[in-house]
Amino acid sequence: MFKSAFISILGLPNAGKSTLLNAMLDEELVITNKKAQTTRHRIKGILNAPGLQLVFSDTPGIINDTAYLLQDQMMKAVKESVEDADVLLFVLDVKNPKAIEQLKEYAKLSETPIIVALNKVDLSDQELISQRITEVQSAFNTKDVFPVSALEKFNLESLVQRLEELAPEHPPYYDPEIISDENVRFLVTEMIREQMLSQFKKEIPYSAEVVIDEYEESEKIDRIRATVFLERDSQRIIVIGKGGQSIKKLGTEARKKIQAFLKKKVFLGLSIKIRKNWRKDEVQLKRFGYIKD
Ligand SMILES: Nc1nc2c(ncn2[C@@H]2O[C@H](COP(=O)(O)OP(=O)(O)OP(=O)(O)O)[C@@H](O)[C@H]2O)c(=O)[nH]1
Ligand SMILES: [Mg+2]
Repeated sequence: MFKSAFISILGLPNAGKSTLLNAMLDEELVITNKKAQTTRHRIKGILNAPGLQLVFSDTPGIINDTAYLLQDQMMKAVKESVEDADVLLFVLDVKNPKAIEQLKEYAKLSETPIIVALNKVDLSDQELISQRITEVQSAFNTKDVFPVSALEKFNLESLVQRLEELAPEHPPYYDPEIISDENVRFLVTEMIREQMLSQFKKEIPYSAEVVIDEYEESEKIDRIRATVFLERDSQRIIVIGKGGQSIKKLGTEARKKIQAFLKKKVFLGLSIKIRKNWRKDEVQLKRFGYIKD
C-alpha cells in the first residue's frame, strides 16, 4: 500500500515555512531569509520515503494589505495551493499572537484537514508554548498541533508521521528520485535572489527579479548568464558598488550556493537592467512568470 499526499504549507511572512520545508526534506531546496516575503512563488518540494510520497507546496507568506500587483499574484498562488491540497500545514511563529486570527480566514476556505506547526519554539518558553497550543487547537478545531523548531530540526519526525497517517492511499505522483519538479534554472534564479536578500538593504531585494539568459551545461562546468532586473537607476549604482565590488560579491556568493546545490562547478555571469516599477506592471509580471495566460 503506497500513500501520497499534496500538502500546502501556509503562514504569515517569516513564520519559517521555507526553513521547515528544507528541514523536512533535509535539502537546501527553497530560499530562506530573515526579511519578510522571501518566497514569491508556490514551489513544490517532494519527500520520498518507503511507501510514501509527500508533495509539499511552499507558498508566499500571507499578507492582508497588498500594495502592488506582484503581491496580489503572490496571494493568488496561496489561494490556489489551498484548493488542491489533501492537507493544509499551517506554520505559526509561536511568538506572534496575530497569526491565529489571520490564518483563520484561510482555514475557512476549505474543508481540508489542518495540521499546525508551532514554529521557533527554540526562542520560546514552555508556558507560552502550552498557552499557544490551547489557543491554536480551539481556533482551528484540530488536535494536531506540533511545537517544532525548523531551524534546529526539533520534533519534525512526529509532524511527518502525522502527515503520513493523514495521507490517502495513492501511487506516487512524481518520480520518487526527484525532490522537486521545479527546473534548475528557476532554482538558480532563487539562489541569486537569496544572496540579494542577504547582501542588500531595504527596497533593493524587493525590487529585484532574476532571469536566466543562457544556461550551457557541460560535463565539468555549467555556464550561466543571468540578468538582475531592478526598478531604479539609483539601485543599479548600489548593486554594482564601488569599483564593482558589490556585484562581484553577489556573483561569488551566489555561485558558491549554486555549486553546492548542483554539486558541480559553475561559471556565473551577472548583468543588470532596469524595469521601472515592474512589480506594478502586468506585462512585466507576465514576462517574469507571475501571471499565467
Ligand atoms: N530561531 C528560529 N528561527 C527560525 C526557525 N525557523 C525559521 N527561522 C528563521 O526565520 C526566518 C524566516 O524563515 P523563512 O523560512 O524564510 O520564513 P518563511 O515563512 O518562508 O517566510 P516568507 O517566505 O517570507 O513568507 C529565517 O531567518 C529563518 O532562519 C526556528 O525554528 N527557530
Ligand atoms: Mg518562504
